[in-house]
Amino acid sequence: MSLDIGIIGLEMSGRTTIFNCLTSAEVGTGRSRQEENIGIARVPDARVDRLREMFKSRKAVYGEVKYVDLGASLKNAARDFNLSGKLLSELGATDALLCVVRAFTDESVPHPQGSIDPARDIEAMELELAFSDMAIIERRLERLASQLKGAKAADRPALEGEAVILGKIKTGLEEGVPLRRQPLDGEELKKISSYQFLSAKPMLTVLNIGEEELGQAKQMEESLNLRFGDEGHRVVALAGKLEMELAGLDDESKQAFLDDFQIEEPGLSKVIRTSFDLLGLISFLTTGEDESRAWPIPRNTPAPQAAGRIHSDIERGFIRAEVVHYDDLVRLGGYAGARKEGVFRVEGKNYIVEDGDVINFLFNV
Ligand SMILES: Nc1nc2c(ncn2[C@@H]2O[C@H](COP(=O)(O)OP(=O)(O)O)[C@@H](O)[C@H]2O)c(=O)[nH]1
Ligand SMILES: [Mg+2]
Repeated sequence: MSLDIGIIGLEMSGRTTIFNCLTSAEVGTGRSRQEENIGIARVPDARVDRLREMFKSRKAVYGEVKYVDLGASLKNAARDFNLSGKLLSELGATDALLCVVRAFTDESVPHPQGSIDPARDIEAMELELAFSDMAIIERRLERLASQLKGAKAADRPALEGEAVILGKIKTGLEEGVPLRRQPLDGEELKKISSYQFLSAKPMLTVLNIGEEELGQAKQMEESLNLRFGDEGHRVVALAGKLEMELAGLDDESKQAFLDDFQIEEPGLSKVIRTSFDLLGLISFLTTGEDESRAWPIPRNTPAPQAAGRIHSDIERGFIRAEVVHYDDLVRLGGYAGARKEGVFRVEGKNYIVEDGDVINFLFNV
């Protein structure tokens, strides 16, 4: 199971162009036809190579991020209910959102709002996510109200509790606070997790700039981050069309190209790294004869859910996790050394997996 990131944004903002950058795909751009593109990007990780050497694994497998370019826009979806249901369930199932916002100027590419204004578009996208969540909450609150009328006394507290939480987050949304920024405790988060609210998801806004704006990229990024950035939302500038052309080049030409345009880090690695660092994603590792491998997961994932990334059976039948941190394993030269030092641990189902944990899951199905 890979990590899924859904690409959203206004029409013609460059979603498919950015998708091509990230996944080295060559999907046609500039089409208004609603089509869905799915592609995989590999996450470079030197720890996987080291583990492979140490444990003589046959292969190295890197973390993968699956990008889904949904093609459809939330706004159009609101008008067309069928599309809305499909789009919402697909978006709801993603781990994070990548929102493309147009900054490039090009007379030949129409903007749905008629002018180029990234701040306005970021605000509009935040609003669309909030509206989508509010619609879900309102429907659920109506159902809860009717359920409460006929509820047995024993069932009332749970239903009432849910209504209180939903009412609270709805008020927050109405005040313009996305769910990811609302102060909810663990119990509250657990109660609402099944709704897959969109404004609760970590979001990376990719500012799609033209090559003539490369000189101001850092400054544009900074000012938009000041205004919109938070723990779960970052803005990164990327020259989409220019960097799409990179994907087809060999390494040497790529470097020359980057140097020519004074791009410090290519878009692919910048977006993936930022997705990981700033959207709260980490990797745990597994190693064995067959393969050494990195598995991306959201930070604060308990061991069974982390195991579920490998296979749902391991999550279902989870018994315990044998854990050594990568740094300890390398420092002590292997498992024997790690056991001797006491850094080899056995952890249960409440263990929160950390970046760089090398894990062996024990399970029973
Ligand atoms: N000049 C310029 N055009 C771009 C850039 N990014 C995308 N485009 C063009 O904008 C149009 C829409 O791009 P596309 O990726 O299909 O947008 P989508 O509708 O959001 O998927 C296409 O004609 C692209 O070539 C860019 O950075 N600069
Ligand atoms: Mg497209």
